[in-house]
Amino acid sequence: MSQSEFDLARLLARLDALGDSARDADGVLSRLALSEQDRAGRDLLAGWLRAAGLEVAIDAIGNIFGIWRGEIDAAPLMLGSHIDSVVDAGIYDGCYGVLAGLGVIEALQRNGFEPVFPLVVAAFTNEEGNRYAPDMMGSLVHAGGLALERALATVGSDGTLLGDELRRIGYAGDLPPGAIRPCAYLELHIEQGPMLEHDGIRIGAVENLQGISWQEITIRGVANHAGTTPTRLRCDAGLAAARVATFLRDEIAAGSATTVATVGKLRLHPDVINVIPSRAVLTVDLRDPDAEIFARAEARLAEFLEWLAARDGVEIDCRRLARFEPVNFDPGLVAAVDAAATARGYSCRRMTSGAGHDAQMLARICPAAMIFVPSRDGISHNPREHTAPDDLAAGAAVLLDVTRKLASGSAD
Ligand code: HGY
Ligand code: MN
Ligand code: MN
Repeated sequence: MSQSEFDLARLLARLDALGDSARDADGVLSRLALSEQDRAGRDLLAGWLRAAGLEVAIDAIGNIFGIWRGEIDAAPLMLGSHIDSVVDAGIYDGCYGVLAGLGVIEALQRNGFEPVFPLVVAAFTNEEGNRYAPDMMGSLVHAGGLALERALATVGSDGTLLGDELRRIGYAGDLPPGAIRPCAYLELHIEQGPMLEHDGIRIGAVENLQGISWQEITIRGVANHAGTTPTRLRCDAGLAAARVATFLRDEIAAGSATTVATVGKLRLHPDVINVIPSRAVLTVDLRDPDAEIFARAEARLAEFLEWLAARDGVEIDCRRLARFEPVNFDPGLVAAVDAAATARGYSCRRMTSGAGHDAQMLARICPAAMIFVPSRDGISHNPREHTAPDDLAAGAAVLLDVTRKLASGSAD
């Protein structure tokens, strides 16, 4: 089957249209979960799903499902990802997997394919966790890992209540979360890292995904005059925060080939030039694919914070925002991805996902796997995010082949 069965031009047009629907007057793309931009993107997607003749179902956490009924009413094969984005994002993260999933269903329909059991394309709520933590929230609720009431009661970084915002944008659906329990889940996604491009490989068959730990750390010191306070008498929350960042880089990450650590948010108070900061609020994102190394890194950070509080005379409190253990994907599905890529003559390698994805939550309730395509310069979570159209088409072709095989119920 030629790659051309998949309508690449329509995918590219939809990626641009979805991206543009979330741009501000300066062209900056941000589609934070449950924002006005998210409502616009959801409306656009729901329209495309309906135009493809799919039944659109929305669940109580706002997950969107496009359903193509099969001959028998059995557990569906689910394709999906997310359309919410980080701040100042690119157009591919998440959106590529949702729109390619829709494109696969449209290609199968065009070719007169009759699915034995239903096919579903999903867009999960709040995968990025930028406004409401944790990330992968919609798929976590879907998989039963977070109670709906707890999710709806989440207070955002902007002080809003998740449930209120979900209702306000009109996506508080009736479907109970988890009502659509897939027989398998496939997620096509950009790699968001440098490996495939560096190795000149077209397709990544993702075997596992690393552990993710998110914490918000509040450090309390004493505000004082920047000019009159001798160094030895300072109780400097800003300095302590800086020591956390350098400890993570110079001790934790430097001492491991696989652990990565990021201070992504840092706010000082009162945040003026001539006052020693009395408070620092920072976030720590810590990750490793190995469960033991992951846990040890977290423990070392906790020890360091205790030592730092005593050394600098500051108070330190930690708030857990998210913690997900490393996940292994279904070996049979991963092999199917590998075989489909190879059958098309695409180079393919097994790999670990550095990023979190909805697939890691679906893996709790059904066999799940991911297909990666290269990211130019390994860039993502950045407006420069880009994947060559040929690579987008190759990923979609592999998704189409694996979907057709699984949906026709053929075992081999
Ligand atoms: O943080 C992540 O890895 C994902 O983009 N939510
Ligand atoms: Mn993503
Ligand atoms: Mn992302």
